Amino acid sequence: KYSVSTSVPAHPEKEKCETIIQKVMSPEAYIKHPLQNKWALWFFKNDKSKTWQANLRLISKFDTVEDFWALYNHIQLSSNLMSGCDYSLFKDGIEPMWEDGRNRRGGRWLITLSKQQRKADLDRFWLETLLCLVGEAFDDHSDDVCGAVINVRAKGDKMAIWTTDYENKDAITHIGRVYKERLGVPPKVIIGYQSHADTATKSGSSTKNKFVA
Ligand code: MGP
Repeated sequence: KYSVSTSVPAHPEKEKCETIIQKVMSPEAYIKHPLQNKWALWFFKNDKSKTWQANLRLISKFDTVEDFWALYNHIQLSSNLMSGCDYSLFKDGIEPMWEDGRNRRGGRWLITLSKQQRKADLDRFWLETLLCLVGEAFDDHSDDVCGAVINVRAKGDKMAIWTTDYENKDAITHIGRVYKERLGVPPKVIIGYQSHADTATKSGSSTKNKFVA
């Protein structure tokens, strides 16, 4: 005859075990940190045998802090890309082109970099730009943001934040002020905002500024 004991003797470290179980089972342990928006990262590679739009490719989408970093850590730094390449990070549903309905009446805050700045500033400026976007850094005016683009170019790299309406003066001036501050651009350096309509139809090498910061 066997007797079955129904009371399990207390594990000497029962309380410690319970605390650990509670921690690993709590939502904080397994739920990723959601972002306000879902974002899509695009890549452009200059192949002159194709149209501009055909050279644009979606890399992937994310909507959590963890997935943002996983993607960022997986891809090449901008400074390692070949000249002629772009990255674009746009809100899900907005294509990174002038033609999209959310960009058609929009424009961009443009940061032009000198050749020397590729080594010193390019990668950290772009990361800061990405963090401004995913972190919704522009307060009440973050809704006006469509995305951001980095152009790696032999003649000098560029990056920009695109907004949805070049007539939204309050949003544009606020975004420009915050962006310049976040990048640590010195006050004496002036950055310009240009409409895509002007950029797309420009004849010379420069587009007129609608706003400056
Ligand atoms: P670019 O890649 O923005 O700048 O535009 P880049 O290479 O420095 O050239 P620059 O003209 O500013 O000195 C290069 C070209 O790509 C444009 O002249 C367009 O022909 C094309 N292009 C760029 N964008 C952003 C668009 C777009 O949104 N839509 C279309 N259809 N073509 C575009």
